[in-house]
Amino acid sequence: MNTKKIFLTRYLVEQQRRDGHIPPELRLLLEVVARACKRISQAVNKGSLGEVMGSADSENVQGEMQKKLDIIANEVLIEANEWGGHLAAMASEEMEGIYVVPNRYPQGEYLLLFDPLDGSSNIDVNVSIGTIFSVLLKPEGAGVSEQDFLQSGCKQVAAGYCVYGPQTTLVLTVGDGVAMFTLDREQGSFMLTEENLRIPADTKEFSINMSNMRHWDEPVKRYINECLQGKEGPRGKDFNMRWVASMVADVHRILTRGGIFLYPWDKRDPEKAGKLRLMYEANPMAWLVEQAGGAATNGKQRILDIQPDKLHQRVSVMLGSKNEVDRVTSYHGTI
Ligand code: P6P
Repeated sequence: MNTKKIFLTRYLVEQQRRDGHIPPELRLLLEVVARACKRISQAVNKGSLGEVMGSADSENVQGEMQKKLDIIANEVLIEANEWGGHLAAMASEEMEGIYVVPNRYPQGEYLLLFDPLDGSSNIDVNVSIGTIFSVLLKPEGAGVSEQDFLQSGCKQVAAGYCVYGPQTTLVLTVGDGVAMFTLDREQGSFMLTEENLRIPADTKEFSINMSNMRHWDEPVKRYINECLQGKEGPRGKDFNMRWVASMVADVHRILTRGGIFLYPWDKRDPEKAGKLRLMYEANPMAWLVEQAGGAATNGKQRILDIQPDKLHQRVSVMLGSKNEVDRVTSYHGTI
């Protein structure tokens, strides 16, 4: 397929026509989310010129200081998606409870979850950030509740992210491989630039916040120490390290050239399973990585098999090149 001339709508229509992977309502949902990401990209690109930088002087449900752009991105996604009739409700990192589509609009069969602006600590220093989203089907039955969202990641019907970096790039899956679209600002369209992304099973690049090393569990310390020993060590090869501190940017690099990303549980706050959130960060990224031939576990089990019991629950994350994820998972005594 000559990917240069295919824009998002045509891609989705052809997918829908080809194998019914994308029912019309889901296609509409994905197009609306993509349009919202375009608007977020415009706000992000304004930077200091747009009065959107800095803190909003408020905290989110995670107890983290919100940036103005966190709130703007959240509002853009809510406003873009609430009227279309494809959604029953939404859930966001920036909102404690679910957002039920108001009665003045028709309710649909999908649930949309998102981290509206992941990596916001990077906003003020002009480093790539992004929006992560996950789509579930609302269980049968009248009404919608938070319980309806508590489905394991293998129940997702669509997942993706938009990274606001040197390019604005949308990456998504509906369970038939991973496609990448780059925003053509002149046309205002996301153009298909890569189809069927594949992650190499092996890598020489790991991604972890090394400053937390003393807090990690032993299996993660062992895995990283072996990488650090390079050619002379048990791995017999030298490794490189990258850490952007925006999950979207780190995962995008892994989808583009391979690697392993780890944000493991650590003993700073033993009660917390990890830093990253299961429902709208780990699950969508885990599905994308698996659809590209990679693997994603929490050190003990496949992330997509985890049965959530809280909307904002956190999880330990190891994802990327399959042979590396399998190795570090095996060090935890399970595979
Ligand atoms: P640290 C961003 O705040 C985020 O949730 C992820 O995008 C990123 O991978 C991680 O936290 C960075 O955490 O502790 O290195 O700042």
